Amino acid sequence: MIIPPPPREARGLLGFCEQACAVVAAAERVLLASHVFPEADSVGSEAALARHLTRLGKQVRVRNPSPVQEIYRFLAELSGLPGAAWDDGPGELPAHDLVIVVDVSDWDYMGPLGPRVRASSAPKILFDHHQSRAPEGALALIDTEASSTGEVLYRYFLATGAPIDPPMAGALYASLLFDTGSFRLRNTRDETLLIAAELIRLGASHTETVARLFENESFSRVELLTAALTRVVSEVEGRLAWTFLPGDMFRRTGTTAADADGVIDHMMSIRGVELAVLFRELPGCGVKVTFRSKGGCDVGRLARRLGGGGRPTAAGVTLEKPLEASIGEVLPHAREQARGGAPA
Ligand SMILES: [Mn+2]
Repeated sequence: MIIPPPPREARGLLGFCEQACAVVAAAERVLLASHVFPEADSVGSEAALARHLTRLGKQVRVRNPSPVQEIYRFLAELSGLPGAAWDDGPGELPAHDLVIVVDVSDWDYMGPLGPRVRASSAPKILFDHHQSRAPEGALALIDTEASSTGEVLYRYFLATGAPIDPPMAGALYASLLFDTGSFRLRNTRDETLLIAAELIRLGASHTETVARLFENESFSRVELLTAALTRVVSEVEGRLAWTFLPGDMFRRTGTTAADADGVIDHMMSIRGVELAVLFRELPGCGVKVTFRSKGGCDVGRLARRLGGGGRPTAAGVTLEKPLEASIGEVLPHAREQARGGAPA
């Protein structure tokens, strides 16, 4: 079974593929990068791309602004790259003649790595599904209707005739499964499920991916989750739920901000909640604010108003302010959105 790329974007897709293939063909050393706190979509996309590029004879390196968490390391392994090729951190970029950035369409979402990527004279390619403007000078394939960057990449591989082997299928499947919240979120479309089915046919294991991503919590992550959930505040007649995690909570439980990724899903699981907000105090670099909506409120717009970005149902911003000041700045906007997002 072959799923053709959808006609609504076929022309844009084919034009992009033609240009991207030419740029890739001309490069020898390819650098892959993504956003701060890379998760299953970004690491899965990097792994699938790394495998694809290695097969094309390229030398591939991966550099994310922050390390790949333990729970996503199985995805990095699917890339087939030696561990040394994944040298995360904000430092100097390794030598390269092409940069491919995934799950990011604004250099600002790459933290301290952003200015280095921006300053690189090498050609740049972006694959993404977030709503924002592609930076000048980059060749971009951005489909805001796609569930995940993994889905965008699947279409790219299909359109360019690149074979998808079982590890690539596994990595892309993890991208889809994670970014759709196990096919629960509203970005789950008919095409998402068709592509997921095709990835299983190509060798992805649903059972194994679920076990790795969702049945693999450490005790300290559960402690962190408990701390976050005991603080949940319900406002606007239950339509808004928010909570926060101060920096010392991460120190006490031996976790990092990224370990709190699941907290927002629990707030969204509360009946009547339309909008959820999670504040995470980062060590020495402000507060990461994450927004989620069930569709009634546009949190992408909310995040952009605060200087961040994202999709209507999932968005975020990092504020260079203390925790209390960040909460004070964001909550009035969130309340307003939660009120406006009330069903008629
Ligand atoms: Mn994503």
